[in-house]
Amino acid sequence: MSKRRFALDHKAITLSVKVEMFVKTQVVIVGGGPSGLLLSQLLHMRGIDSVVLERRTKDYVLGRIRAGVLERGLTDLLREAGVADRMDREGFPHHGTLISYGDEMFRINFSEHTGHMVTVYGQTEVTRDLYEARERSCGALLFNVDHVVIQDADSDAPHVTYEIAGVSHRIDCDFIAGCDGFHGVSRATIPYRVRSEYEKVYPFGWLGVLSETPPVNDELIYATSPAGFALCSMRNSNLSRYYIQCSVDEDAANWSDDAFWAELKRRIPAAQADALVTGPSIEKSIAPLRSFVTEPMQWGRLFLCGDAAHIVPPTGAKGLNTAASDVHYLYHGLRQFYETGISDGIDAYSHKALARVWKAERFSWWFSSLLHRYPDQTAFDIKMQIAELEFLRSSPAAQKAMAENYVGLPY
Ligand code: RFL
Ligand code: PHB
Repeated sequence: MSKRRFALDHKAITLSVKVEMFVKTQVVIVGGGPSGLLLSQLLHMRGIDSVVLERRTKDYVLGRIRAGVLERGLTDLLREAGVADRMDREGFPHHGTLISYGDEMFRINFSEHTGHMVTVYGQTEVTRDLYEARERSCGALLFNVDHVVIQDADSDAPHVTYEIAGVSHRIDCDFIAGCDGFHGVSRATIPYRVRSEYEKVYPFGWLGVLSETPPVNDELIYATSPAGFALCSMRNSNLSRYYIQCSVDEDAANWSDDAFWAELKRRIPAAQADALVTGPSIEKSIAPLRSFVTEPMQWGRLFLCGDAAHIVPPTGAKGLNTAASDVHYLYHGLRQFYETGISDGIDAYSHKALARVWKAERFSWWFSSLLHRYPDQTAFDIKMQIAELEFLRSSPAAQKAMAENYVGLPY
C-alpha cells in the first residue's frame, strides 16, 4: 500500500470516529468553501455549534484560484470572526482602479468618491485563514463527504444524511445552511414549485493566468479593446493574476503562455503592454460567465448562501463579496434566534439578502456589458460602449456611482 493511500485511509478512519460524536448539532453547513467556513467561524464566536460537510479535500478547495478583491463588508466580517490578522498585515489597500479602452485610460478614485477602499487579498488566503481558525478551535469540519441529502428541511426537525468512505451517517440539527456553491445539492432540495430561477449566460468566458511576476501596475486595470476584454490583477508584489475574454468552448491547455501574453498585450494600452513582465504561468484555467439568482433563498429551515443561490460574472469582483453579505444576514438572524428566541432575523433572511444580491447582479451585468465584445455586437453597439466609457471618464456623478458599487453597497 502506498504512503499516500495509507494517509487517505487513516484520515477517513479519523473522520468517521469523529462523526459518531456529531449526531446532533445546531447548524449543519453544507459546503466548506469561504461562505460555509466564515459562517461556522462566526457562529463559533457566539457559542453556536455547527458541523461543516465538504465534498472535496482541503487541498482541493485551497487549490482553486478565484477571487482577489475584498469589499469592506467582508474585511469587517473577517475581523469580527477573528481571522483578519494576516489579511491586515499582507493585504493591499486599493483606493482606485483603472479602466482602459484602446490606448485611453482613466482612474476611478474610490476613496475620493466614497471614503472607502477595497483590499486585494486572495480567496485562497481567506479560505486558508478560516480553515486554520476552525482547526484551532477543533471545529467540526468533515472532508471527502459524499451523497449529502438534506431531509425534512420544511419541518421543525430537519436532518442531513451523508457518507464518508462508504459509511452512512446522519446529523439532526435546528437549521441547515446551504453553502455548497452553484453545483451543490442545497438549492435543488427546494422544490421546483417554490423556486424561481433567473439566468443569463454570456457568450464568452475568461481565461485566467497566475504568474510569479510583478504586477504591471499597482492598481487593477479593467481593459476593453477591439480584441475583447482583459483584466490585470494581482495577489502580491511578485504574483500577478491576468484574465482575457475568450470563447466558452476553448480549452485552456490549447493556450501556450506565449499566446496568452501576446493576446493580453493586444488588449491593454501600449505603455502597459511595453511594461508587462511575462513569465511561466503557474495556473491557467477558463471560467464561464453567468448571471444567476434563485428565489427565495430560504425554504423552511434551509438557508442558501453564496454561489448556491446566485452567480455573477466576475467583472465587478462581487461573487465572494455577495456571499459574505448573505453570511452576515444569516449569522445575525441565527444569533438573534439563539440569544433571544426571536426569529425575525431568520424569517427576513431571504428578503434582505436578495435585495442586496440583485444590486450586485445589476452592477456585475452592467460592468461586464460595458467591457466585453459580444459575438452579435453591431457597430452601433460598439459606439454605445465607447460613449458610455467616455461619459464615465468625464462625469464625477457616474464615477461616484461606479465607485459606490465597486467598494460594496452597505449591508
Ligand atoms: P464555493 O467557493 O463554490 O464553495 C462551495 C463548496 O461546497 C462544496 N460542495 C459540497 N460539499 C458537500 N456536499 C456537496 N454536495 C457539495 N457540493 C459542493 C464545494 O466543494 C465547495 O468547496 O462557494 P461559496 O463558498 O459560496 O463562495 C463563493 C465564491 O467562491 C465565488 O463567489 C467567488 O470566487 C467569485 N469570484 C470573485 N468574487 C469576488 O468577490 N471577488 C473577485 O475578485 C472574484 N473573482 C471569482 C473571481 C470567481 C471566479 N471563478 C473561477 C468562477 C474570479 C474567478 C475567475
Ligand atoms: C482577481 O484578482 O482574480 C479578480 C479581480 C477583480 C475581478 C475579478 C477577479 O473583477
